[in-house]
Amino acid sequence: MSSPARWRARGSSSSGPLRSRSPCSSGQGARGPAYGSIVAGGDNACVLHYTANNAPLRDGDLLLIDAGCSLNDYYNGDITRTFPINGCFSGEQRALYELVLAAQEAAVAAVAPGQTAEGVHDTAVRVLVEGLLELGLLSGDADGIIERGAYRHLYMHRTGHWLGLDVHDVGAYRLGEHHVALEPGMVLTVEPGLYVSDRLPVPEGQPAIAERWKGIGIRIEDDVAVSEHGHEILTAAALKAPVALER
Ligand SMILES: [Mn+2]
Repeated sequence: MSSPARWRARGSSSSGPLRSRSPCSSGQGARGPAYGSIVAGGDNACVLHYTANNAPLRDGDLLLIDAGCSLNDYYNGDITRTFPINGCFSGEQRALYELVLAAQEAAVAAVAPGQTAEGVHDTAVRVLVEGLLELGLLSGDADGIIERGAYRHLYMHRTGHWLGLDVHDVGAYRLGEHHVALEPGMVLTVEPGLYVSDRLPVPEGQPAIAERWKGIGIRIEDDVAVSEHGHEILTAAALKAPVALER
Protein backbone atom coordinates (compact mmCIF):
# COMPACT_ATOMS: atom_id res chain seq x y z
CA MET A 1 0.00 0.00 0.00
CA SER A 2 2.86 2.38 0.65
CA SER A 3 5.17 2.05 -2.34
CA PRO A 4 6.39 5.39 -3.70
CA ALA A 5 5.52 4.30 -7.26
CA ARG A 6 1.94 3.84 -6.29
CA TRP A 7 1.80 7.33 -4.80
CA ARG A 8 3.20 8.88 -7.93
CA ALA A 9 0.62 7.00 -9.94
CA ARG A 10 -2.14 8.06 -7.61
CA GLY A 11 -1.05 11.68 -7.55
CA SER A 12 -0.95 11.92 -11.30
CA SER A 13 -4.44 10.54 -11.70
CA SER A 14 -5.96 12.84 -9.10
CA SER A 15 -6.80 16.49 -9.35
CA GLY A 16 -7.75 16.89 -5.68
CA PRO A 17 -6.28 20.16 -4.43
CA LEU A 18 -5.82 18.75 -0.94
CA ARG A 19 -3.66 15.98 -2.30
CA SER A 20 -1.44 18.15 -4.44
CA ARG A 21 -0.99 20.78 -1.72
CA SER A 22 -0.57 18.31 1.08
CA PRO A 23 2.22 19.14 3.54
CA CYS A 24 3.11 15.48 3.10
CA SER A 25 4.54 16.29 -0.31
CA SER A 26 6.65 19.23 0.83
CA GLY A 27 9.63 17.02 1.56
CA GLN A 28 9.80 17.82 5.27
CA GLY A 29 10.61 14.28 6.31
CA ALA A 30 7.68 12.70 4.53
CA ARG A 31 7.62 10.61 1.37
CA GLY A 32 3.95 11.32 0.76
CA PRO A 33 0.51 10.51 2.11
CA ALA A 34 0.30 7.21 3.99
CA TYR A 35 -3.02 6.42 2.27
CA GLY A 36 -5.69 8.13 0.22
CA SER A 37 -6.92 11.01 2.36
CA ILE A 38 -10.60 11.08 3.32
CA VAL A 39 -12.00 14.61 3.19
CA ALA A 40 -15.72 14.34 3.80
CA GLY A 41 -18.28 17.04 4.54
CA GLY A 42 -21.62 16.34 6.21
CA ASP A 43 -23.29 13.07 5.29
CA ASN A 44 -20.30 11.94 3.19
CA ALA A 45 -18.46 11.42 6.49
CA CYS A 46 -20.88 8.54 7.12
CA VAL A 47 -19.29 6.71 4.14
CA LEU A 48 -16.32 5.17 5.91
CA HIS A 49 -13.98 5.00 2.94
CA TYR A 50 -15.19 8.08 1.08
CA THR A 51 -12.29 9.31 -1.04
CA ALA A 52 -14.02 11.16 -3.89
CA ASN A 53 -13.31 14.33 -1.87
CA ASN A 54 -14.99 16.50 -4.50
CA ALA A 55 -18.32 17.49 -2.93
CA PRO A 56 -18.92 21.17 -2.05
CA LEU A 57 -18.66 21.81 1.69
CA ARG A 58 -21.83 23.24 3.16
CA ASP A 59 -22.32 25.86 5.83
CA GLY A 60 -23.55 24.08 8.94
CA ASP A 61 -21.98 20.70 8.17
CA LEU A 62 -19.03 19.05 9.84
CA LEU A 63 -15.85 18.24 7.94
CA LEU A 64 -14.04 14.97 8.63
CA ILE A 65 -10.41 14.71 7.52
CA ASP A 66 -8.63 11.37 7.84
CA ALA A 67 -5.07 11.81 6.57
CA GLY A 68 -1.53 10.89 7.43
CA CYS A 69 2.01 10.99 6.14
CA SER A 70 4.41 8.21 5.34
CA LEU A 71 7.77 9.33 6.65
CA ASN A 72 11.14 8.89 4.99
CA ASP A 73 11.88 6.02 7.36
CA TYR A 74 8.65 4.38 6.08
CA TYR A 75 6.68 4.72 9.31
CA ASN A 76 3.11 5.91 8.80
CA GLY A 77 0.74 8.23 10.58
CA ASP A 78 -3.04 7.93 10.57
CA ILE A 79 -4.96 10.87 12.04
CA THR A 80 -8.60 11.91 11.92
CA ARG A 81 -10.13 15.17 13.08
CA THR A 82 -13.70 16.40 12.62
CA PHE A 83 -14.66 20.06 12.96
CA PRO A 84 -17.46 22.49 12.02
CA ILE A 85 -17.04 24.06 8.60
CA ASN A 86 -18.49 27.39 9.72
CA GLY A 87 -16.54 27.36 12.98
CA CYS A 88 -19.48 26.61 15.25
CA PHE A 89 -21.02 23.28 16.29
CA SER A 90 -24.81 22.94 16.24
CA GLY A 91 -26.34 21.50 19.40
CA GLU A 92 -26.65 18.03 17.89
CA GLN A 93 -23.16 18.13 16.41
CA ARG A 94 -21.65 19.22 19.71
CA ALA A 95 -23.51 16.56 21.69
CA LEU A 96 -22.26 13.81 19.38
CA TYR A 97 -18.77 15.28 19.13
CA GLU A 98 -18.40 15.45 22.90
CA LEU A 99 -19.61 11.86 23.14
CA VAL A 100 -17.10 10.59 20.57
CA LEU A 101 -14.36 12.57 22.31
CA ALA A 102 -15.29 11.07 25.70
CA ALA A 103 -15.21 7.59 24.16
CA GLN A 104 -11.90 8.30 22.46
CA GLU A 105 -10.26 9.68 25.59
CA ALA A 106 -11.50 6.74 27.66
CA ALA A 107 -10.20 4.29 25.06
CA VAL A 108 -6.82 6.05 24.88
CA ALA A 109 -6.62 6.01 28.69
CA ALA A 110 -7.10 2.25 28.60
CA VAL A 111 -3.99 1.71 26.46
CA ALA A 112 -1.30 0.10 28.64
CA PRO A 113 0.78 -3.07 28.77
CA GLY A 114 -1.43 -6.08 29.44
CA GLN A 115 -4.55 -4.45 27.97
CA THR A 116 -5.81 -5.76 24.61
CA ALA A 117 -7.07 -4.06 21.44
CA GLU A 118 -10.38 -5.75 22.24
CA GLY A 119 -10.41 -4.12 25.67
CA VAL A 120 -9.69 -0.71 24.13
CA HIS A 121 -12.57 -1.23 21.69
CA ASP A 122 -14.93 -2.36 24.45
CA THR A 123 -14.07 0.75 26.46
CA ALA A 124 -15.05 3.02 23.56
CA VAL A 125 -18.24 1.07 22.81
CA ARG A 126 -19.37 1.27 26.45
CA VAL A 127 -19.02 5.07 26.55
CA LEU A 128 -20.71 5.51 23.16
CA VAL A 129 -23.66 3.28 24.02
CA GLU A 130 -24.25 4.93 27.39
CA GLY A 131 -24.11 8.37 25.76
CA LEU A 132 -26.42 7.36 22.92
CA LEU A 133 -28.91 6.07 25.51
CA GLU A 134 -28.83 9.48 27.24
CA LEU A 135 -29.36 11.26 23.92
CA GLY A 136 -32.29 9.00 23.03
CA LEU A 137 -30.59 7.58 19.94
CA LEU A 138 -30.65 4.13 21.57
CA SER A 139 -33.08 2.66 24.03
CA GLY A 140 -32.89 -0.26 26.45
CA ASP A 141 -30.08 -1.34 28.70
CA ALA A 142 -26.45 -0.86 27.78
CA ASP A 143 -25.38 -4.45 28.43
CA GLY A 144 -28.10 -5.90 26.21
CA ILE A 145 -27.42 -3.40 23.43
CA ILE A 146 -23.70 -4.17 23.50
CA GLU A 147 -24.31 -7.92 23.60
CA ARG A 148 -26.67 -7.78 20.59
CA GLY A 149 -24.61 -5.19 18.72
CA ALA A 150 -27.74 -3.03 18.52
CA TYR A 151 -25.55 0.10 18.25
CA ARG A 152 -23.86 -0.90 15.00
CA HIS A 153 -26.11 1.24 12.78
CA LEU A 154 -24.35 4.20 14.48
CA TYR A 155 -20.87 2.77 15.12
CA MET A 156 -19.99 -0.02 12.68
CA HIS A 157 -16.22 -0.29 12.75
CA ARG A 158 -13.50 -1.33 15.15
CA THR A 159 -11.82 1.24 17.40
CA GLY A 160 -8.32 0.79 16.04
CA HIS A 161 -5.65 -1.18 14.26
CA TRP A 162 -1.90 -1.76 14.49
CA LEU A 163 0.15 1.04 12.95
CA GLY A 164 3.73 1.03 11.72
CA LEU A 165 5.40 0.24 8.43
CA ASP A 166 1.91 -0.12 6.99
CA VAL A 167 -1.12 1.94 7.94
CA HIS A 168 -2.92 -1.27 8.84
CA ASP A 169 0.21 -2.94 10.10
CA VAL A 170 0.75 -6.68 10.31
CA GLY A 171 0.03 -8.60 13.49
CA ALA A 172 -2.75 -10.69 14.94
CA TYR A 173 -5.34 -9.25 17.31
CA ARG A 174 -6.15 -12.64 18.74
CA LEU A 175 -4.58 -16.04 18.73
CA GLY A 176 -7.39 -18.55 18.99
CA GLU A 177 -9.49 -17.53 21.96
CA HIS A 178 -6.67 -15.44 23.37
CA HIS A 179 -6.61 -11.66 22.75
CA VAL A 180 -3.08 -10.43 22.15
CA ALA A 181 -1.83 -8.35 25.08
CA LEU A 182 -0.39 -4.91 24.39
CA GLU A 183 3.36 -4.59 25.01
CA PRO A 184 5.64 -1.55 25.24
CA GLY A 185 6.63 -0.38 21.77
CA MET A 186 3.43 -1.45 20.03
CA VAL A 187 1.55 1.33 18.25
CA LEU A 188 -2.16 1.33 17.54
CA THR A 189 -4.74 3.82 16.38
CA VAL A 190 -7.64 4.75 18.65
CA GLU A 191 -10.46 6.00 16.48
CA PRO A 192 -14.05 5.67 17.64
CA GLY A 193 -16.75 7.50 15.70
CA LEU A 194 -20.47 7.98 15.21
CA TYR A 195 -22.18 8.02 11.83
CA VAL A 196 -25.81 9.07 11.75
CA SER A 197 -27.45 8.48 8.42
CA ASP A 198 -30.15 6.48 6.66
CA ARG A 199 -27.68 3.99 5.20
CA LEU A 200 -28.04 1.21 7.73
CA PRO A 201 -31.35 -0.12 9.03
CA VAL A 202 -32.24 0.70 12.62
CA PRO A 203 -32.22 -2.60 14.57
CA GLU A 204 -35.51 -3.89 15.88
CA GLY A 205 -36.37 -2.32 19.20
CA GLN A 206 -34.21 0.76 18.64
CA PRO A 207 -35.67 4.24 18.04
CA ALA A 208 -36.03 5.75 14.57
CA ILE A 209 -33.50 8.53 14.04
CA ALA A 210 -34.94 12.06 14.05
CA GLU A 211 -33.99 14.20 11.02
CA ARG A 212 -32.04 16.70 13.13
CA TRP A 213 -29.36 14.07 13.86
CA LYS A 214 -28.87 12.88 10.30
CA GLY A 215 -25.88 13.79 8.18
CA ILE A 216 -23.50 13.91 11.15
CA GLY A 217 -20.38 11.76 10.79
CA ILE A 218 -17.64 12.10 13.41
CA ARG A 219 -14.40 10.22 13.98
CA ILE A 220 -11.49 11.22 16.21
CA GLU A 221 -8.30 9.25 15.66
CA ASP A 222 -4.98 9.39 17.45
CA ASP A 223 -1.88 7.22 17.12
CA VAL A 224 -0.94 5.76 20.48
CA ALA A 225 2.30 4.03 21.47
CA VAL A 226 2.26 1.57 24.34
CA SER A 227 4.90 2.63 26.87
CA GLU A 228 6.44 0.87 29.87
CA HIS A 229 3.63 1.85 32.23
CA GLY A 230 0.93 3.29 30.01
CA HIS A 231 0.97 5.04 26.68
CA GLU A 232 2.14 8.05 24.71
CA ILE A 233 -0.15 9.89 22.28
CA LEU A 234 2.03 10.46 19.21
CA THR A 235 -0.53 12.78 17.61
CA ALA A 236 -1.15 15.02 20.62
CA ALA A 237 -0.20 18.13 18.64
CA ALA A 238 -3.39 17.80 16.58
CA LEU A 239 -5.95 19.51 18.82
CA LYS A 240 -9.35 17.92 19.38
CA ALA A 241 -11.10 19.81 22.19
CA PRO A 242 -14.28 21.50 20.90
CA VAL A 243 -13.04 24.93 21.99
CA ALA A 244 -9.93 24.47 19.83
CA LEU A 245 -12.07 23.69 16.77
CA GLU A 246 -14.49 26.61 17.02
CA ARG A 247 -13.89 30.23 16.12
MN1 LIG B 1 -6.98 4.40 11.11
